[in-house]
Amino acid sequence: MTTPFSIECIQGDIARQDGFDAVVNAANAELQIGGGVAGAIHRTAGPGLAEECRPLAPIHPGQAVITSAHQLPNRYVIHCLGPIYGIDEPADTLLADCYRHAIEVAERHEITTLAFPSLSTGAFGYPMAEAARIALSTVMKARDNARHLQHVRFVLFDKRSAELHQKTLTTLENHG
Ligand code: AR6
Repeated sequence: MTTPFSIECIQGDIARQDGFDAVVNAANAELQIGGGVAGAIHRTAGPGLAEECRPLAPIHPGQAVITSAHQLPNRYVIHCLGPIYGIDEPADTLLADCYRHAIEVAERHEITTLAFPSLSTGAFGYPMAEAARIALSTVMKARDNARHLQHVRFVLFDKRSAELHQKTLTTLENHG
């Protein structure tokens, strides 16, 4: 039986998602500490995360790999490398691949609750509105095949991005 998991959009910090099985990292190819999401996740997780990541790197745009979450309040971290806007092409497909692959990895690990940041919209420069549409529509499509996932949360750093995601989700749910 499949579970049509719920989706919500909130303002918050991806490194503080207590109670979620897994959080997604907006990683760099080397899977090491960076700025933004990768900074927050690695700082909170502690050095063991970078250590566990080392043999899994490098990853390519659109790929997702999983590790344990170390000192984060979760069981797993799923690391995705988003496309650098204007460089990695086709950007829309590669961005959708990240969300699709993250959900596939989550399903393989029987993860029930998963939190995403807005991949590629910081240092990698992807315009937020377009990225939100791709992210949400890709995750909505994955609902049909999900067996374990029950809830997916989008965690946006600022109020404006959270409102944009919520509005995009409502539009997609009403009009497809
Ligand atoms: N929680 C939730 N969202 C956040 C947080 C946080 N703690 N911090 C930033 N954001 P980015 P990218 C938002 O740059 O564009 C890194 O240095 C941020 O406002 O983290 O995929 C890596 O090492 C933005 O909307 O990821 C890579 O080299 C979004 O999260 C590169 O940057 C993503 O911003 C990845 O770039």
